[in-house]
Amino acid sequence: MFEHVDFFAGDPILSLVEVFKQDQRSEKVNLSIGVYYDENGKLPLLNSVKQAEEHLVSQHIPSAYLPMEGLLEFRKAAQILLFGEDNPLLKENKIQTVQTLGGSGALRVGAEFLHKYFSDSTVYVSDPTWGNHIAIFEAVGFNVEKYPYYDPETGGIKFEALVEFLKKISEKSIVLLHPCCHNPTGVDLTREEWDTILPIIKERNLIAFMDIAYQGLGDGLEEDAYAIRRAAYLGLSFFVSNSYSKNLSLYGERVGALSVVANTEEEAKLVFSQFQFAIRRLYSSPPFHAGHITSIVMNTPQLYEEWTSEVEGMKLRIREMRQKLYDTLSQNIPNKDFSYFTKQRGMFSFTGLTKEQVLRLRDEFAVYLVENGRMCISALNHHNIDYVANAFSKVLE
Ligand code: KET
Repeated sequence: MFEHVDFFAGDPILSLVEVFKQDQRSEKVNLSIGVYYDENGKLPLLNSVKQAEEHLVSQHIPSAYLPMEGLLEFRKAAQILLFGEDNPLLKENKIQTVQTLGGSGALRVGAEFLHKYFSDSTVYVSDPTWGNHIAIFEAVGFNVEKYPYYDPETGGIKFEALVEFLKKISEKSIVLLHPCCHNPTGVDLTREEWDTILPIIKERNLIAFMDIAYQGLGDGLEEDAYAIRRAAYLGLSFFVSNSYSKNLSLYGERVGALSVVANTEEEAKLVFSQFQFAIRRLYSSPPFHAGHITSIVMNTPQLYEEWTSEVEGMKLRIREMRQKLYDTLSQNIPNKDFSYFTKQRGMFSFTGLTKEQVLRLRDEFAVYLVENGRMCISALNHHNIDYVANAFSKVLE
């Protein structure tokens, strides 16, 4: 019956986690998956989340089905986090949001909607991007291509090429953007650069799809939302997928949201109804527990305040690790410029290590990076950073 079934060889990021678990070497360090680990190399349980969970459990509420679109208080809080409390578009009901199964679920629901109404459009993703962006949009039937982004020569962005590219692609093309903490490079557009490309996207009638999975871990919760708020201010019709996996450290609960910003309240309602349509057919409704925990953190002033300072702590620890890595590598190899480590933002760094060097790190030093040379900075800590920096120096020699 199943002889003809193709074998799925696994995902390049998720498979590495499994290989890492099997590795018996005690010095091993996992810098592959985008997960925030604390100073002791442990997945943190945030205090704000712990309190919300305790509160929820103490109420002994049975787990009812949520509506297709999720919990109302959750959805409102997501809008405030992304668009800002006083955003006039919220009062005008031009933004609609649904609770989703993580950022991945938001992308998939958005992709389903877009393919239903814009099936002839091409989806453009940054070169490079998170591999699953391509997979998710291809899975619903889109043709996915790349727009110029990272420049390996300079470690910056091919900005002029990007601008020219946006000026020439067809109307209603879908452009997937990373508002902050670009995955995998860590290289973000500046505010001035956003201010240049967003009006082009609007004038050219392109459809922006902003995927924000690391809000708060770049420059801060408010700062990282700049591109989203600017696009809303400029009157673009666009989509935002956001994930709470990283900034709430709630990976396994699958918490995220998908928002649409439309020109009118009526249009926003139409798109929202199609989100419901897609959700009903994909998984019917999102998780109750995850929705409530997140909503309690976001809507209880004391917990919200605690959460923002916990996110701030994660951001600062990542920065400290960037600096320490820069210092040690610069000391070990003085003739090489490692300043990209401190210029990049968020969880990831594109190290520029070749596939061969990445494999050497894994085989000889039990240091795991993704094959494209991406490393997760937040897996570094004071206990392992010297070991990692020295291993890097050895393969770079
Ligand atoms: N968008 C981006 C840009 C992203 O990096 C991830 C996860 C997601 C969405 C998915 O978020 P979630 O809420 O977990 O569905 N990225 C890390 C984990 C993974 O590959 O699944 C990573 O790049 O390592």
